Amino acid sequence: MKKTALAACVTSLGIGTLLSPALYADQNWDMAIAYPSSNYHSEIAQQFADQVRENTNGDITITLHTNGSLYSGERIYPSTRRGLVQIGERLIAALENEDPLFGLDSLPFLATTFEDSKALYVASKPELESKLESDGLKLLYSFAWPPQGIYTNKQVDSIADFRGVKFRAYSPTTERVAELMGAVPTSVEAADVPQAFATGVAEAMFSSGSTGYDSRLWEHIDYWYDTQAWLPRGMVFINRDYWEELTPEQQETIESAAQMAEEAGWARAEELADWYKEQLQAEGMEIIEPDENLMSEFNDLGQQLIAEWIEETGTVGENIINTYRSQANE
Ligand code: PCA
Repeated sequence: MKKTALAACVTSLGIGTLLSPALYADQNWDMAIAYPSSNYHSEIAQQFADQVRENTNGDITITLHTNGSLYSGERIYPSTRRGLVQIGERLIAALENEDPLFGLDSLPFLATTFEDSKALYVASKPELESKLESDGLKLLYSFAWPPQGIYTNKQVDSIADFRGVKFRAYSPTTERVAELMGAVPTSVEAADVPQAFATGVAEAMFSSGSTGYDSRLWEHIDYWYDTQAWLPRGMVFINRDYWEELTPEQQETIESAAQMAEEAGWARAEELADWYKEQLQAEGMEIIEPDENLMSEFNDLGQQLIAEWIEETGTVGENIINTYRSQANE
């Protein structure tokens, strides 16, 4: 039973005085994460949880469930909305079917550096927060994955070389990218990537050095093209029913822990971007700088997707992109 329902029930029984603040104070929460414990997203989430526990003197404890062990990636958002789990982390772009606005940070060649990716976040944050609010959630923090490149087993000169290749996708836009490349998209959660490449369900994908490293992709893949095509972000959110039960002091404590997690997450992603590439290389993969021809083909594809996205999201999307562009050019 939810605490508010419990409170109402106890009050209606006339034993409201039994409800000491201590009963409200003890919150044992769960947090659902789609990535392994060793990934920096999970490490930052653990630091966030530790800080909340320490700064609430143990009144709020958050237990992490990584690698999709409590809910698989695609179930984290709906399960947190329904209050089955209090806190969740989800890749924003993977939620694009809920709302096209969620697809913004996976548009190829819109924001390709950490700095631009942050500017895109700032430009879209009010819309993101209000969308979450209307879904009964509150945004806690958000930071990026390193730039996306292409894992592939054959050297490529042109997009046409991907024709017919089984291309793993993690969001509607990555599916669309694969389709436009003439590849065959196949949707696979990060936790299932090692299996998908081991069995040949997937032969190539866009992702960061981070997920290739977590998945030991060098066991199946020879090349990573460093296209720096976009930096998708994860976001961490809490179910509002649980949030609203907290005292203002507890809310403040969580907000400041979230703020620190966000800053630490951005810094860590940037620090690790080159480190991941070095690890892939050390394990035998070749990191390739794509040539101008390939980049200009991808750039055209990106412009097409940006135009499609603006058409789909209308003035809301257009305003976000205009705000972003005016900030990024300052
Ligand atoms: N890794 C995650 C999302 C983006 C990334 O770099 C994945 O491949 O699912």
